[in-house]
Amino acid sequence: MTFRYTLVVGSKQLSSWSLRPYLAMRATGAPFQEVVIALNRPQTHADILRHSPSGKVPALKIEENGEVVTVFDSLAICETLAERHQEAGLWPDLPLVRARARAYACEMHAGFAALRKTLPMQIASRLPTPELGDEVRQDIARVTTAWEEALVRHETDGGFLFGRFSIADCMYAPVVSRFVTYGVSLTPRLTQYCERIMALAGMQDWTAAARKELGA
Ligand SMILES: N[C@@H](CCC(=O)N[C@@H](CS)C(=O)NCC(=O)O)C(=O)O
Repeated sequence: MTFRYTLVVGSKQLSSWSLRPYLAMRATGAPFQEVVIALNRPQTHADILRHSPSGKVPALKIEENGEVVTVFDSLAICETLAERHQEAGLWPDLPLVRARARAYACEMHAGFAALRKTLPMQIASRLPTPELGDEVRQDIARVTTAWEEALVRHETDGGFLFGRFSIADCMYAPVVSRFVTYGVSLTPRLTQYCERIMALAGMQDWTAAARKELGA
């Protein structure tokens, strides 16, 4: 099969939705080109629309057999990569573990609005913890409880939420980055999980690019 991938992402300092499929893409080992669109500029919307009909990033363009298909939406891209690169094992092998991992990924995709609003991703920055209202505290409590539950069961099989690195980890990686940026205090188990995520080659490369965007 010959194909060409172009992953269209937003500014690396800010674009949490883009980071998720970027990590999944890196985990496949497949070659891909990247287009980075600067967010929060007057021309951002027009720039995105040139690549993504939803007017949002990320988008994955797949060129194959003379056709170009654009997959917009972070989770749809992750799912597509998991299906096309089954050898990468982006979902857990066991059906019931896979079912739970999917629920984790979807819960992140659909929720945690207060956490996302109050602690926006600024991956290359270290900032004071802002005032956390009740809703943000509830989101943090739910995320950390979910991580603890998954890690207690699976951590020894590879160190990630469901053992081997999976799309569930991709979906939560920007939350890890937020906890690090804003100094949210965590249990030792979760601190170690965050360190593992931050140490991934894909996270390191993404963060280095974010630092460059800041001119640091
Ligand atoms: N549900 C979408 C959300 C994508 C999204 O909101 N992306 C933001 C950047 S992280 C965006 O494109 N914003 C448009 C803009 O800033 O003009 C997904 O999962 O991909």
